[in-house]
Amino acid sequence: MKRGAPVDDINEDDLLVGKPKKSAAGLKAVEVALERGIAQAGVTRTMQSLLRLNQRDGTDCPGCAWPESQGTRKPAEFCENGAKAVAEENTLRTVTPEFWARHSIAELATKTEYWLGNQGRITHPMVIRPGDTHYSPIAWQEAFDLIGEHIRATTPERTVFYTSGRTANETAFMYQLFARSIGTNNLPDCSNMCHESSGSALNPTIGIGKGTVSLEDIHTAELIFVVGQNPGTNHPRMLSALADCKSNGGKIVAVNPLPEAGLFNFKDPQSVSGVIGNGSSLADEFLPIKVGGDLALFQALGHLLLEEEERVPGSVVDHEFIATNTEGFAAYRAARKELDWAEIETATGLSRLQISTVAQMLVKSKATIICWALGLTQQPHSVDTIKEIINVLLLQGNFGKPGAGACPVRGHSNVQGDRTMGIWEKPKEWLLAALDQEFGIVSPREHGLDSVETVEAFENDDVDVFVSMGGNFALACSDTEVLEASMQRVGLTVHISTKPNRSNVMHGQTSLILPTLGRTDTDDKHPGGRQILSVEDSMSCVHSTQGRLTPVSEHLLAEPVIVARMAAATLGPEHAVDWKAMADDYDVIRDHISRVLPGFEDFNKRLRTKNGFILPNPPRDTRSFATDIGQARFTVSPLEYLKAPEGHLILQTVRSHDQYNTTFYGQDDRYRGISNGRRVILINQDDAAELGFQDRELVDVVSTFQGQERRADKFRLVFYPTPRGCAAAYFPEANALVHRELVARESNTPGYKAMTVRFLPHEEQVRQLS
Ligand SMILES: Nc1nc2c(c(=O)[nH]1)N[C@H]1C(S)=C(S)[C@@H](COP(=O)(O)OP(=O)(O)OC[C@H]3O[C@@H](n4cnc5c(=O)[nH]c(N)nc54)[C@H](O)[C@@H]3O)O[C@H]1N2
Ligand SMILES: Nc1nc2c(c(=O)[nH]1)N[C@H]1C(S)=C(S)[C@@H](COP(=O)(O)OP(=O)(O)OC[C@H]3O[C@@H](n4cnc5c(=O)[nH]c(N)nc54)[C@H](O)[C@@H]3O)O[C@H]1N2
Ligand code: SF4
Ligand SMILES: [Mo]
Repeated sequence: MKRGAPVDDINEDDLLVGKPKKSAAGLKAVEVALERGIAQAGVTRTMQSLLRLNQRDGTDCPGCAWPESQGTRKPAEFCENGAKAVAEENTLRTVTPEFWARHSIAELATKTEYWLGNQGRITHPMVIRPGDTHYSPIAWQEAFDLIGEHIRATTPERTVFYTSGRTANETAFMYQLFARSIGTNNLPDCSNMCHESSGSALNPTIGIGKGTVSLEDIHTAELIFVVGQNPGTNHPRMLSALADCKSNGGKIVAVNPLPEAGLFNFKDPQSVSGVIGNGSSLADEFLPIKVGGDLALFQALGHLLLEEEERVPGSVVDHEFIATNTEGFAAYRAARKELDWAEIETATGLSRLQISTVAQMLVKSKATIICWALGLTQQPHSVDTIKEIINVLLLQGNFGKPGAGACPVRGHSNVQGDRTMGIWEKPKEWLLAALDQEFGIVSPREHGLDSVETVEAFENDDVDVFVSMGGNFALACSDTEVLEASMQRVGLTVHISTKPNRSNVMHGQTSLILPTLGRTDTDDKHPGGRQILSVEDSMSCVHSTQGRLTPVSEHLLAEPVIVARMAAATLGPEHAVDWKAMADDYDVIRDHISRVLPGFEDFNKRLRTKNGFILPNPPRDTRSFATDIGQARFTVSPLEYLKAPEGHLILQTVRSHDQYNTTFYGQDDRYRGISNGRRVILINQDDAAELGFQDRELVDVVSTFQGQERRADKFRLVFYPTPRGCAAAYFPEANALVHRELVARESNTPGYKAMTVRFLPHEEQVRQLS
């Protein structure tokens, strides 16, 4: 057996349930990090990669988009989950042509992502053609020619180019240029499923689709809200930034239906108190909100702030800021004047006292930051919720001053950069014009398909070629069964990836797997020698990243090289763009970027400075707001929240502590006390009793959406402290329950945290069938 690749898959009957933890990180995190690294890659390779992680001239952690310090860096600049992300990539386990010969697609279709991903790194380009039962090896050039033939045989609007957010800036820039050179804006990305709602709310209100704070602001804020976010697992080093804020006298409010460990206590393994003491306590107030109740909460907070201002004029509202920089205040004030407290309490599950306590904290704070993540972005009214957050921030002038601002905490390590590079199905005219001018191409103007529209296009047989730059679209997007069935009808699917996953198995009629270098791998097969790449973190800092480990296979190609060769094979030698020059020397790509994208002037030089550079951010830098009206905008949204009919609950989905989206590192959701199983539903004990279910009972789950049902069988109920009426399951197991049309308005992000479900006893089903 190769270096411990698992033979056995997850066995749901082995599920263990312990007590949820109250504290995150600590020495246990270090122990797990090292243990996982060594199991995958051995001691030397693990240490080599970890000591370079997040260091200047080192490798940007592929774990998440949380930024690095602009100041001094410690020798260990990573967290447990960063170390796991690296171990996952730098593993010495390999998936060779023999692996694919040994396992048929039919067999691989029975495996979970835990088994598939843990087999190791893909070593050779592989192909499967109509009628084949197994993937077999293919030469690189033959693979590129096949792609070219398929793309040329169809029309541009029937080709789709998906991007996952690990893709570096240079690759992303070339990839969107390739799609636009073919003639399509079909550039869906993982952002469509992630923070799209944030962009849809921020662009019209503050004129930029990104956050407006720096790490320094987090340290100096007087008050920070952490809303709809599980930082202990998904952005672990955010906890040290929050702890710094606390030690500077700041306060923290956490808003979450689940009492996530990282919200309460953080034991920094790099400090004495984190190792032998009690660590730092974090949230001063915890609001256990009902799923989907945040719009109501922020409307109530806005109401209370205005009420206080009326009581003591000048004490709360920043009138000067509002008069100079905003529009729509009078309408907002009028809309927030009346409040139906009974309805607010129903919507949020919180008491008036709880909300008023937090409003008082806002009143006292002169510098407030509101952070949020997916707990707010994946519901029908997500865009309105985030706009309501902006209203509350605008009221007190919390933009363009130290320690204040909006902080959507992004997921994938370069998801923000990919969008900056033009990965967007709805590009702005200025971008297309700049590309046309720089390259002498004619970019298409018609907007393309986003992720959910791609699923619909699959269903309608409107796609002939689907190319995926990383990611695992089959499992990440909604309506798994519908998606998988229709994806298999696509003429050609191409997956540029590092590890096997479900999308390789639910492939199109012809399918290619193109194995690529990861972040930690040395990229030096170029005429000019070793290349560096760049990424943009959640706080708009662009910096370099380079790998230094010997790749596990000599057959891997770097992502920019793959894009260049796909493009050359498709567009032919006469095409206006010199693809090869870019693949040979990434400085050439960056020179193009510097002429196309504002903020990237002198890109090559500035990338090689100590910390990289921060992109311009008008609200933060100059308190200016580049909206269509040139000012920040207050908005008025009607009250909306999720209501489940009798006998139903609202189901949200979360990540476990041992997974990276659809990649399962292991089977231990340590902080929630759940291990060795993933098909669970976290449910409030009183809801279970009312519905007539026991702890650990097996159920089948039925979701309903506009009269249509989706079903996923055999989940185990686990009693858990979540508000009445709300339940939680893991992503991606529950994605089969997300109807494709259940989306956030405006952003079209799937309603992964807004399903209406009911449960059927699984045993009963078994009895009925027998
Ligand atoms: N280790 C690890 N790190 C990751 C990832 C990973 O999978 N593993 N994924 C990366 C990616 S791509 C992303 S986008 C981020 C995701 O980071 P998070 O947004 O933290 O991810 P989720 O696990 O979806 O957690 C959502 C949180 O919102 C809460 N929540 C759900 N519904 C509501 C609601 O209606 N209101 C409020 N207030 N809270 C709610 C949930 O209880 C949960 O705590 O993490 C990134 N980092
Ligand atoms: N129910 C539910 N569904 C969700 C979510 C949710 O909260 N709930 N969250 C959504 C969110 S926020 C996101 S971001 C999406 C994630 O959607 P994706 O980004 O599509 O999925 P990942 O699981 O991150 O992709 C993992 C795969 O990427 C490949 N990979 C890893 N590293 C590299 C690399 O360096 N290069 C290349 N080319 N490939 C690589 C590996 O083959 C691996 O299998 O899922 C969404 N789906
Ligand atoms: S916080 Fe995110 S980027 Fe930083 S080390 Fe941890 S996983 Fe990596
Ligand atoms: Mo994400």
